[in-house]
This record gives sequence, C-alpha cells and structure tokens, in this order.
Amino acid sequence: MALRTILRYPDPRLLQVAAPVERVDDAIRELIGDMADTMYEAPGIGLAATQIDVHLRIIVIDLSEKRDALQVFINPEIDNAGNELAVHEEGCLSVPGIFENVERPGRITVRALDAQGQPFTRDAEGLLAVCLQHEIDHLNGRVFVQHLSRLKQSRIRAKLAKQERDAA
Ligand code: GNR
Ligand code: NI
Repeated sequence: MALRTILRYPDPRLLQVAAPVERVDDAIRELIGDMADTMYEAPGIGLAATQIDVHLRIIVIDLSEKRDALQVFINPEIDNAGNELAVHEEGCLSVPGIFENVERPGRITVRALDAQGQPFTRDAEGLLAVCLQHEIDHLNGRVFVQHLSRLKQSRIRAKLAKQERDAA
C-alpha cells in the first residue's frame, strides 16, 4: 500500500477519459488499496483513479464516520437517474479549498463490479448519489467546476493560481 499524488485542477491529465478495467486481478486490488490509503490520508469521502493519474474506471468511496466502510466501484455505469434534481455543495481533492453548489439527479442506480470482479447494482440517494456522480464525472474527464458558469470557473482558476503562488 502506498500514498499517491493527487492531481490538481487545471492539470490537463484530469481531462483524460478512463478506460474500462478488463480483468479484476491482484494488480487492480493493489491499486484499490493505494486509492483507499490516499483517500483516507487526504482526507476525502471519495477518489477516482483519474485523480492519481491512473486512467482506469475505478472509484473508492467511504461515507462512514469511522472510516471503516470502503465501497469500491469498478467500471461503474449509471443505469437509471431519477427526474428530480437536487442541489448539494461539492468540494474536490483536486480543487482544494473550493466549495460550490452543483445540481444533479437526486437518485440514481449504479451498476458496477466489486473488488472480486462480481457485478452488483446499488440504488443511491443523498450524499452517496452526489459522490458517485462526482466520481464518475472524473472517470469521464470532468471536474465538478465544469458544471459551474464560465465566470465562476475563471475565478476559481485565478484563486487556485494565487494559492500556488502563495505556497511557493
Ligand atoms: O472529499 C470529497 N468530498 C465531497 C463533498 C461533496 C461532494 C463530493 C465530494 S467528493 C470529494 C473527494 C473527491 O474529490 N473525489 O473526487
Ligand atoms: Ni473530486
């Protein structure tokens, strides 16, 4: 297990579309372990492989208070999205310090493979629905700020650039 470096917006590698996992083997499980370590250390409630510059369709999520309920989604697909939209404030480990409201379907059904390669489906609402859509966006090369107005996006890029300058 190892910590990996999280890419920061607007790194162009965050725009890559991830490829499906063809076989869930020990190398994939080791990668999942690294993703979980990196998510817990950050700390965050989810992480997509894209964020650590691995362009495979893998997500880890843990919404539990005790940080002991890891959920793994390999090759996730949104099977069904409800018509009702919900607004939730989002943040992203790749966009540190920025929190903005995003509107998305409030209920979804996701189909995926688990860490054993077994298919399963999960109905999600609330924070799990938000997080799954946020992570699946990453796998498709999309960062949550891309849901915001162009003006907000340019303000966010300016703020992040200033953060980097002040940190240097
Ligand atoms: O840690 C995270 N918190 C969060 C809060 C609201 C909506 C989405 C998220 S996901 C984020 C971790 C992350 O960047 N995942 O890609
Ligand atoms: Ni994110």
